[in-house]
Amino acid sequence: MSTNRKQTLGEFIIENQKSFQYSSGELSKLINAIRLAAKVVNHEVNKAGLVDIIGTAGETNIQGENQQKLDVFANEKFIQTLTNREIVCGIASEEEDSFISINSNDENHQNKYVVLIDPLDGSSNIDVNVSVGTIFSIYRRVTPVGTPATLEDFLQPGNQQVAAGYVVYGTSTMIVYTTGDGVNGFTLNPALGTFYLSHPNMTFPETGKIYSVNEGNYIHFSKGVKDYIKYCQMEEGDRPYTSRYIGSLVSDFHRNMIKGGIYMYPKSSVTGNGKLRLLYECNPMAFIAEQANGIAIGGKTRILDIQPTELHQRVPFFCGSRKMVEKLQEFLEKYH
Ligand code: AHM
Ligand code: MG
Repeated sequence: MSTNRKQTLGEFIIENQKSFQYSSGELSKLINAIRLAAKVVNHEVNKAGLVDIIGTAGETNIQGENQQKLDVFANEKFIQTLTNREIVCGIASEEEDSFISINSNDENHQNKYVVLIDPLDGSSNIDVNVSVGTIFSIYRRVTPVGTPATLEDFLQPGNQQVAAGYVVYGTSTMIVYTTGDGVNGFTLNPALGTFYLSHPNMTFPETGKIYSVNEGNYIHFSKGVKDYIKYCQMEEGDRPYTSRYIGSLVSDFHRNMIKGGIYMYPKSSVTGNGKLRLLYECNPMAFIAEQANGIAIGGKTRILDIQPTELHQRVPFFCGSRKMVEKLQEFLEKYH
């Protein structure tokens, strides 16, 4: 037998279960459920290019099946998988106006975790065959087990997360996640339907040469952000940096974590607090970033220290290689 056989995600979950401080197997089951739903969504995402052949949303395809929009499909799959396995007491999703309480009338249910999810992030990229992702965030509930989950269970600051991760449906499909003990990435072998540990202990390089921002919004940014962008473009030292913006947070983040870079979705005079949602976009990515030696801020504050007030709250988001985010911070502080 080959000695360099890669560990599978299933094996990794079991092996690391013991080192998790609240080890009861529940979190492992939860991550397993996400792995399963990710495979199903991956299968569907890969067929997206066939939509013209087999029918579009609202139509019936040649097998007589109803076609669904992929973001709706992904939302249903994740919710179904987590609900059927009875492993969480509540789910909040970008696709749902309010949170879902599970088993709320059964006082015997002992589920301790809530999940917040963006089932298909970057969904405007689906039609053009560009990478999209799923983002998830997991907390222990703060209200007593056996009672219905409440909004309080979801409105916890990101520093209380017990696990967070993303799936990137790219040239290959990967799950990247943390339980607070570093970040590991697993690549799907589509022939076998198995995720293998391909990127152990992922970390952001200290610095990098990539900045990622929607520069179409430039004139609406604050002076600090504008000046930082100019700084990135200036010919000096290791600059100019390269601009790379996919428009899928997961993919932009993933590339920057591997190559070194900074991602920015600032507030602007048009979008107010930016576009990204604190609870199921910024917090999980910030947890991963910090676990990978990076930084994530919402301006002056650390993303993970923001006390949420609403389920779908938006915040400005700056995240990436330590030295790059620190430099940006200098610019932001100059004008406040
Ligand atoms: P979505 O959840 O509706 O897909 O929006 C989030 C996405 C991020 O993945 C991406 O970074 C950002 O929106 C792009 O926004 P914009 O087109 O304004 O640059
Ligand atoms: Mg999103």
